[in-house]
Amino acid sequence: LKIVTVPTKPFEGQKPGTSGLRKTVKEFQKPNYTENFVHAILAAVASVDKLEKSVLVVGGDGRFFCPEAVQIIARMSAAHKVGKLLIGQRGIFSTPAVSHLIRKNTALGGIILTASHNPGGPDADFGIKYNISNGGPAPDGFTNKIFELTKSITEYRTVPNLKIDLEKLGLQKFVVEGNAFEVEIIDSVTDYVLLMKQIFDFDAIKKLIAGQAPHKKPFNVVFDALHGVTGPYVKKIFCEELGASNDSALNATPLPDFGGEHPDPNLTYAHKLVSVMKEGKHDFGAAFDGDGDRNMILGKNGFFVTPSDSLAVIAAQSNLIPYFKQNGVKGFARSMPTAGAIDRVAKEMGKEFFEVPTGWKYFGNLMDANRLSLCGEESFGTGSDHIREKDGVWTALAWLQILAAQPDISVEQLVTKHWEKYGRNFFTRYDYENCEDAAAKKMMEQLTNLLNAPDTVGKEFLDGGRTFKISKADNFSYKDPVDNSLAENQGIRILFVDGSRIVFRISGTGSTGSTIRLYGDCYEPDLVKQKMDAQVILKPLINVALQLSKLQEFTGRKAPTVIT
Ligand code: VG1
Ligand code: CO
Repeated sequence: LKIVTVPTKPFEGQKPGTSGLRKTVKEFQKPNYTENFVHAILAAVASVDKLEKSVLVVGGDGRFFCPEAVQIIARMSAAHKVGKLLIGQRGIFSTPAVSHLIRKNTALGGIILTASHNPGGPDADFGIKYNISNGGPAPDGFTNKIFELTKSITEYRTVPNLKIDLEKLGLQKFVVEGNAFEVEIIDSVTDYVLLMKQIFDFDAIKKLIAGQAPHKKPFNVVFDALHGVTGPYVKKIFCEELGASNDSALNATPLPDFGGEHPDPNLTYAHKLVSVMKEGKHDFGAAFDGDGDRNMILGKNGFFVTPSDSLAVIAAQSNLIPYFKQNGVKGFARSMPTAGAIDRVAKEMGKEFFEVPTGWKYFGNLMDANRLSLCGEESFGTGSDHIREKDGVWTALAWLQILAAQPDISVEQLVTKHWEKYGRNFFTRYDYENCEDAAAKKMMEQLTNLLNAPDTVGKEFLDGGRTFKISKADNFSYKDPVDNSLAENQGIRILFVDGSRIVFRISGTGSTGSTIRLYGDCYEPDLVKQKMDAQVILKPLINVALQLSKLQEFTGRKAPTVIT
């Protein structure tokens, strides 16, 4: 097979965001668009590592355009003299599975094809992301390098006649201008299942589900894969291995367009699971996103566990999980906008704690330095140092393991007991999706001016009979304690004297327009108030946020598109 050099021109805007490059499928289908970006990835890798004869892992969430992208990556990897690609059958791997396979095979890195929770299909979104040898998303320094290369590209190399069979498991060998190039197609779930069996005590979870001693009755579980990549993982792990009935796996067939829906596990987009849970027949429900790194946990009658609470509960009960029992628990961490429930657990357990910017890439260094074991984000992401991505199925297993150790306890009881001990951190996020770029920019500029104004601290706002006095206002920046790299402008924070907080950020995962995220949280030690609805408790705080940001004036939006 022959290598061919193809002349090309740069495309604007190939800047990786919070989690890789995300654009519409139409954009990726433009001649050379995908090739340019893949070339930039490979060239960036080659500038810091030896790409020749290396091993890379490739797979995606099965969305529309995945198979085409896998073929492009294979042809270009061959042209860059990569030694071997490990590819999921049909090009399918969950994001956590890729992270694991990179680590297990000491691969140089991996290329993940996903736009995560964004809709899929010919008129929706696609995405490409590079993960480094620790299994985690490439850090900012590396993605900036990729972006720089996309701006100056003049040509790329490919092997146009190379075609791989994505169906057939096993090794496929090619010779490219005298060099060996191998592709191994592997089963998408096998290795991941083995890993989960090492981390958790499957027998104990099996007994919980079946209602065997020490449990008195069966514990009914239900999982919604939202037609994303986790379907086969859910069927294998929860149904086959753990004995859940086959009808407990909902939407478990991956579809290239996710059935036309948003594969995002929250109360809005996973509303079908919410209704199933509200029927009261199930004790536990979980939903996962398109690429399998996010999760939503629900208890009987649809009791909603916020991601911030989920993280804190798992942390507080981490001694019930065999993996943590064996390895010990180092530190805990959360992303900045995530509510501070975990902070209180870290303090009580005497563990190191970190607050990092939004995006999983900021946790990797801390884990590699053995300072972080468990972390999460408010955006329905939880995970541990078993891999370097957040992990949806792992989180559901962690919950079941904790429940299995305490006979006859419900999800709701577990969470309310946690609040009784630590207090409750109420949290909400308002998303204003696809706003005009200029309007969002102006609003953020106005907020930045507010940060710099001398009279901001001390200013008082009144709403719902409550007074909110600003105690601090800044734009979050983070210095990585391991490599001292600096991430600036990571979100505008306004803190109030009573401990409540609002945060404004522009999303880095959208494909069109600007999505404004407004986060609000407050702390409640009072047992009676803890039982109240988060939206009711946080309404005055959100009103203050709208007042001081002038969000409605700038964007013309009267209401958010999604509330979580
Ligand atoms: C969002 C979330 C962030 C998450 C990221 C990737 O980013 O807020 O917490 O890490 O998505 O998740 P942003 O920039 O849009 O706020 V996933 O499941 O897309 O890999
Ligand atoms: Co995801």
